[in-house]
Amino acid sequence: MKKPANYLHDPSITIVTGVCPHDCPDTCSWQVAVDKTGRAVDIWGHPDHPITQGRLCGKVDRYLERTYHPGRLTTPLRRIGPKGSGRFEPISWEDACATIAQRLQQIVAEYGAEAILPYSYAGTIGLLQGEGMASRFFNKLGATRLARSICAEAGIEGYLYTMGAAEGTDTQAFAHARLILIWGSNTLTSNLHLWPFIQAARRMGARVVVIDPVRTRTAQAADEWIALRPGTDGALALAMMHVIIGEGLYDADYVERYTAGFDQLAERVQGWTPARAAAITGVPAPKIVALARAYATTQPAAIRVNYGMQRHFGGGMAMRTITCLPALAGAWREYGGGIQLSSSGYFRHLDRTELHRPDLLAGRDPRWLNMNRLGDALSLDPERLARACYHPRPVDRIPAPSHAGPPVKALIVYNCNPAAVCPDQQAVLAGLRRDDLFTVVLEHFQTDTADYADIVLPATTQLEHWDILKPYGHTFLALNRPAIAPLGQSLPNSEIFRRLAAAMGFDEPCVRESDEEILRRFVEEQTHERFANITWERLLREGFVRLNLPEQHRPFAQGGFPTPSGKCEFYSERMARDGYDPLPTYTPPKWLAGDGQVQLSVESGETNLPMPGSQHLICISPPAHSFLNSTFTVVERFRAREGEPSLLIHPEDAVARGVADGDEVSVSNERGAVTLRARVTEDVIPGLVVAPGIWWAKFSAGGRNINQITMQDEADMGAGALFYDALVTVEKMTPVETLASAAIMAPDPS
Ligand SMILES: Nc1nc2c(c(=O)[nH]1)N[C@H]1C(S)=C(S)[C@@H](COP(=O)(O)OP(=O)(O)OC[C@H]3O[C@@H](n4cnc5c(=O)[nH]c(N)nc54)[C@H](O)[C@@H]3O)O[C@H]1N2
Ligand SMILES: Nc1nc2c(c(=O)[nH]1)N[C@H]1C(S)=C(S)[C@@H](COP(=O)(O)OP(=O)(O)OC[C@H]3O[C@@H](n4cnc5c(=O)[nH]c(N)nc54)[C@H](O)[C@@H]3O)O[C@H]1N2
Ligand code: SF4
Ligand SMILES: [Mo]
Repeated sequence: MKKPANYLHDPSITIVTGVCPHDCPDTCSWQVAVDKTGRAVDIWGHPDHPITQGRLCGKVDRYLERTYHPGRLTTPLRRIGPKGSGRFEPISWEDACATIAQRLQQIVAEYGAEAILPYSYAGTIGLLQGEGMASRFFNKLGATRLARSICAEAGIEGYLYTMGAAEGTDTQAFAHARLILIWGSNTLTSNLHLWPFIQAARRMGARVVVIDPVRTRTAQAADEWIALRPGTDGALALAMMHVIIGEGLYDADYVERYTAGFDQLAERVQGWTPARAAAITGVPAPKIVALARAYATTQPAAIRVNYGMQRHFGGGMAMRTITCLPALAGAWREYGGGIQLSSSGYFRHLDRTELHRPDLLAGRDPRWLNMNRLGDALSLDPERLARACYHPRPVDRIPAPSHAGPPVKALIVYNCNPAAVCPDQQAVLAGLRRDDLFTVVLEHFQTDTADYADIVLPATTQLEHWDILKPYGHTFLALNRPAIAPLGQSLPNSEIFRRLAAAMGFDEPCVRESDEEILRRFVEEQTHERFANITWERLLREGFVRLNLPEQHRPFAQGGFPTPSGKCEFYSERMARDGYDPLPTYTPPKWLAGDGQVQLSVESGETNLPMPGSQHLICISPPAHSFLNSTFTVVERFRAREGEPSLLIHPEDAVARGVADGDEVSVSNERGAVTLRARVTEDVIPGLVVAPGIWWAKFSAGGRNINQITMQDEADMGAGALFYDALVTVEKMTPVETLASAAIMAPDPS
């Protein structure tokens, strides 16, 4: 058994406390056993952390295999083959930094600093190795700013309109709920550490309902699975409110004291009969009525809503609408009631100005480009570049092509693998192939993206560097200490940007500050009362500290919503000003309303999930259980666990296409095509196909993955991504096609 006790009396072992850096709500604290030679020999979940509870997930439990993987990049590299070929030669750090500085200076002189695009996401969500030192570097440079819209933006914006901040029910509180709705979330895959609290609630009699178009492992483990068509959650929530208000089941006292716009809401939902919602969602009307009644009459009732349901065109509005439910039912009153999307709002008072140093912009106001439109951003067509300019709300206009700014001439990628994870892969790759584009990639591995770099820089992993982590699924701030020395010549992102700053001749003291210095000062300079109990010494000693919040925290039990009105806003002035309907409404997904290709039959209110009325299927690509986005794909063990890139398809849809389980199928639309292995299963609703992701393209047939078929278009809010809103055609591959696609299968890079 892996327990710190195994090592406590072993003088040859040092135990180092750290925290998982990955883009996952759980932000687990861990302990690492390091032997006398400085090698990490074991890793396990921190036994004292109230959320981690001594357990890591199946991926990070094997973190040492990733860290010591033979494919780790250990030296800077310069490309010697064509872009995409993956042919490189080692160079020194001095050469690498000098080459980069020279190219960036040339580009600044010729096109201006906005021709440089930093491109990063959440390879690590650490404050320092994420955007800390990088922000200082790019602010000083005056580079284009990246709108980080690829994951959560639509949902977060929707939540904020109703609630004011991304604050909600504590993870620990779920143990006290009597009814739990898991809404658009695959807890057992993507938020594992919530599950023990849900199980504790079930032991006390709680019922768990999963609302998802897929019978995921979470839905299988729940008491009830409510299958709905993707992107129709808003209609379901409106009909639930119709029932709750119509039957007088709402908490009139809570509504009166702590909400704004009830009368308008009541009027709005009057037309949202369960029959109408049934025709849209595919959930039978009696089920909607039963769900609404159960929700309003069971206290405490908790909702775990996650990002799966907001990767559709109406995702922002759907989240805004669902988020009205707890206030209507008065669910906030009790410990264990309410809703959780993200805990990030609890950290919003963390002062990060010193960390990011926006003052280094010195009055410049560089453009923002939307990361979901990387394909357009890298285009030399000014009209497409203009479309990539960030315009998150209806009132924000796309600039005229003449005002879109310079073409992107340099791309600096860190903590991200855009060649695999970005929508519209063909457009992204066309950009990355441009010979006049100078691309630098900071990475652990030779990813799909690194294959297109001019210079690749080897980065350290969480076992090798300092950081502080701010979770988005609970409220424990955590410190990461390095457990081992950097592998080979790899360096922390922070040190790489320090070296690049020096090569560029930046002389601010802040670009020379050491990691420990930055983090210590960051902690010491916080003044908000929420951080009153968090000191550098405590973090060093204990590894993690909960924010200064009451033990059994009941947010909004007595209102106090951080909205403009101070109330939960059923009616939102701010939405009206931003160009939205100020009341909850249903905004259909693109697959349904988009180009009119698919028409549902809506005559009967009692329909049960009819198929789209054409040969098209809706395609979604949620996380594979053993990967974290594209991060663990490189490790053989995890690839073996996932099998191969596959497509879950309902038997009716399979039969209609002559597809049998195990057949190779081509999944395509006007943007591209990908080859996947069909898995025929009733775990997906008819009309929907599911391609678990995200495989590296180079591990996929023909070097193409599921982002071949996804689109760059923005969601209704926050310019969010529309990964789950694509229509596709699925066809069985002929034996000749199968052979051809196998022949061009890219070699294993590891
Ligand atoms: N193992 C693992 N864990 C992860 C990740 C990973 O890749 N692997 N990724 C991490 C990241 S970056 C994120 S953002 C989170 C994501 O965490 P989640 O949001 O929980 O994950 P998703 O799988 O994107 O979405 C959850 C579910 O939404 C369902 N869904 C899709 N469309 C709809 C819809 O329209 N309505 C409803 N009700 N449900 C819908 C999907 O079928 C899926 O089961 O997970 C994080 N954790
Ligand atoms: N089709 C489809 N596409 C999707 C999604 C989907 O559901 N379907 N999900 C989307 C979502 S929710 C997200 S969040 C994005 C995620 O997209 P990304 O943020 O690009 O996530 P990863 O693919 O895991 O890539 C992170 C990379 O960062 C590297 N990395 C990790 N730590 C460090 C570090 O300390 N330094 C450096 N330099 N590199 C590091 C890892 O090796 C890895 O290659 O993908 C999106 N793409
Ligand atoms: S990926 Fe998530 S569940 Fe796994 S160890 Fe990291 S934080 Fe915990
Ligand atoms: Mo994400």
